[in-house]
Amino acid sequence: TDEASVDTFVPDSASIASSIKYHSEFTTSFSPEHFQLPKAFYATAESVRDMLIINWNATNSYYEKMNVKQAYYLSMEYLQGRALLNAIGNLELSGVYAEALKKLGHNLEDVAWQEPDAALGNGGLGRLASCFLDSLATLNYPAWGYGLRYKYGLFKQLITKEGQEEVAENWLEMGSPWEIARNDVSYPVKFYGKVVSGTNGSKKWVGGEDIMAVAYDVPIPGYKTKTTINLRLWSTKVSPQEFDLHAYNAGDHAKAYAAIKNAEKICYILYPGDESVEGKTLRLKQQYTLCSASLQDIIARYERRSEEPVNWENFPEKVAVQMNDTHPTLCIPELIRILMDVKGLSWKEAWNITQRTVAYTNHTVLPEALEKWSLKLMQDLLPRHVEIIRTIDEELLHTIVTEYGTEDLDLLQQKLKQMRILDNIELPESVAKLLIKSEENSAAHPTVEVDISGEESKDAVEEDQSEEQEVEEKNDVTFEPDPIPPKMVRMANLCVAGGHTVNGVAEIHSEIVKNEVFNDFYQLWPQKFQNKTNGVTPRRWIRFCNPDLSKIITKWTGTEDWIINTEILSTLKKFADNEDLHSEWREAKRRNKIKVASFLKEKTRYVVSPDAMFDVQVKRIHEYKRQLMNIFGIVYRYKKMKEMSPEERKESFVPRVCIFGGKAFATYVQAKRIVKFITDVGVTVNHDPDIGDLLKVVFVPDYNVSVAEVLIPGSELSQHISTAGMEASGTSNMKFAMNGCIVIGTLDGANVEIREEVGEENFFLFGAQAHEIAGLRKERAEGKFVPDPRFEEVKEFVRSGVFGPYNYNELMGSLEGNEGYGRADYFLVGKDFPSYIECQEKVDEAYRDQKRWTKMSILNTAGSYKFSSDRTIHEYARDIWMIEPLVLP
Ligand code: DL6
Repeated sequence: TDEASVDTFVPDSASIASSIKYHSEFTTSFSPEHFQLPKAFYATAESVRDMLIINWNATNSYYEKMNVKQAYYLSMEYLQGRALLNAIGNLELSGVYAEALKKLGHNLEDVAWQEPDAALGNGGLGRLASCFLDSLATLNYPAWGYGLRYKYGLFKQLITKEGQEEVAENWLEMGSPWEIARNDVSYPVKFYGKVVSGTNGSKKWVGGEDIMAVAYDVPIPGYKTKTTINLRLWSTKVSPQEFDLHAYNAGDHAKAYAAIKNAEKICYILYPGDESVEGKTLRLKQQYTLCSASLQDIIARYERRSEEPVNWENFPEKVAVQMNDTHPTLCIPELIRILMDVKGLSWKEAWNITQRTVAYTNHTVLPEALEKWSLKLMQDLLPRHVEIIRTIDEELLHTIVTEYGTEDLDLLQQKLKQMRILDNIELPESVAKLLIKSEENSAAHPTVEVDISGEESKDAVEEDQSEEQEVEEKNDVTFEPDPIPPKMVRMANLCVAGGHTVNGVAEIHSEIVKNEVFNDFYQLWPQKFQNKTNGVTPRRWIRFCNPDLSKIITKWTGTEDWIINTEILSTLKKFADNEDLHSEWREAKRRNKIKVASFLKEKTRYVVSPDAMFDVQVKRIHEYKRQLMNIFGIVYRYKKMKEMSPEERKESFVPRVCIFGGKAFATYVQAKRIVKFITDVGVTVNHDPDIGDLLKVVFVPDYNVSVAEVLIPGSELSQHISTAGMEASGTSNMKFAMNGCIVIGTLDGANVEIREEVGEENFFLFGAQAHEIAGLRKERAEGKFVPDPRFEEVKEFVRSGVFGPYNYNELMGSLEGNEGYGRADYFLVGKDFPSYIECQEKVDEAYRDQKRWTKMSILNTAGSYKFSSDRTIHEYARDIWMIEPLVLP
């Protein structure tokens, strides 16, 4: 494994076959008799892993030697999917691996399909993190990812008569061949306890409960480079001193075992239910474990690479920490805590270093998704961090007072309330006094309400009951006092205050971040705000998932370099009318559609015709993504078909296979109703002899990265139809466009930029725009909105029971805002429905002209070059992290 041998080692199929055989005998945990597919997969993956380890070691020792600045991406989610084909593709060994396996009696693709998806994420945010790792490695940026090693992936989705059912996804059942356990890399993580003060004003967090976080490393190979970066995932285990040996020996095994479970359960699943206090506590423990273990690790590395005495001031010159949404916000107080309490720095030094190190990406504008934690819960679990957060909050308040002055006290009060990190908590004494003083000085504002009950900061919280208790107490009295607003910590505000940069993930989203979500902060610190439009890796999302299309691109662009320089894709524009390219393009699409058809048959037993248009909507099931509008459009189409003669029907409609996929969060009842409705429509339509191949509706169960890799290359139309202003970016829209699929969508998220790049004539646009939404909602709520008769017709049709006996009242009710169903069509399905179905008619018309459609398809691929995650990563590196590529010698 010395440098020279790394340089010259190019394995051939014989040496690979012997390595696979070796691992099948000595590494895999399978019995020796057979060499069947599952075992072949593990042995193959282990032989690949050997190569990755060599490159991993070379990369990390070079980083150690060069001591360059490194970026660290902290994310609660990674959606890695399968790794085998990606790894051998990046190592340029696909051919020799296929040959080696053939010698051993197997086919590479069958072997690769044995791999369980690593689904340590929920949706776009997690997949983005995984695309970023691929780009970081490919572009030779010194960077690592940090996350949690969940024992179970996001649930496995079963589709039954009842709709979606969730079962645990035991992705580690047979072990993961990719991970390398680093039992020597572990850190203590503390919860609860109390803070004690030292004589010199120092603070120490003592007592409580300690667990250990242990590192598992997953090598991430770059494409055509030796650089292999690291995804370090933390697993939790009991700290040796927490295991109660006495209890165990005294026969109280349950008590002794409790500590083990208590530690291990932190890494059982992603997003455990958080309705209960226990659930909330577990989630906060997960977030803190990620932050604490990662920062201890980063700091240890910094110290190891530093000369004595360690120059902490220089820390941000070597370390950039990116918080992927607010889940890793605790990085901010944790870095301050370590720098102050462990390394002995002053508040001022620690706060300054932290602000120069940490940056924040916002991924959502949904108010319910902007995290807030109960102060009481956080105070109990992380008392020292709450002290630190209070200080940050107080500094922020002073900054706001300085900025706005005390002239206009109403404005000042409003800013203080909106921008504070701590919500519903009295002002700290230092700020309250300032306000009282200016009130006294100002006759114009005689009634400023400031509570300076002074000692509130500590005592009130200690006396404070949990929100649940407050509600119970209120119920004991006979009159109804105003509800006491819960004291909360606003994580996003903490991120904005503590980070040097805040970025949105598409142009329109970054504007909303600046002008709406964080407008107060934008006015205060405009220089902090940036846009970084998302991207996806062209390796996984074109080259490896769509080999047929890749060959065509390489042939017509004359080079394979588009795989790392997607700008070359735009060369295709000049061949957009070339008939030879058209026929190759169509043939490739058809082969991919045949693969999709056989996949659908295997997973759902529905048989679909590859001659129909494949129309796909795959993403998390959420009301704002409006799967309901898609299925309503299908119901409308079906109803119209039923009203026609067979001849008229054939004449009027392009045959379509409408494919849905996506998981509804387990506790999101309305989303689960949508899944049930789609599958019910499918049952009726797909068995209707009048309809035949003219319309099929298929819900693909258990949508994940691997399913996307099959569906996307075989799709022709893809739906990105969120209520404008609500989808931060979307990333599957980029993958579809790259694969020559045409988007039907609203002006939302990255759709806006995709449309600009591919040309408006190659994008099907409909619906209200973001700036109109608030007005439309108001109109809707005031009952001024006159529903389109076609929308009413669809609802009536559904209610008539065509789609089975299930009662869809709640689903329909959400569109009408009937009593008990909450906000009246908040997502404006009814409002956009007419323009949606009219746009769908234009889609049919375009599809009938296959020449026109193929040209649109080519221009989508050609125009998608901007959406490579390589471009995004270059921008993060240049504008936020200030890191440079480091190519291994
Ligand atoms: O930035 C990645 C991805 C975006 O493409 C999606 O538009 C956005 O919904 C998603 N955000 C999240 C955060 N939580 N919520 N909701 O997953 O991020």
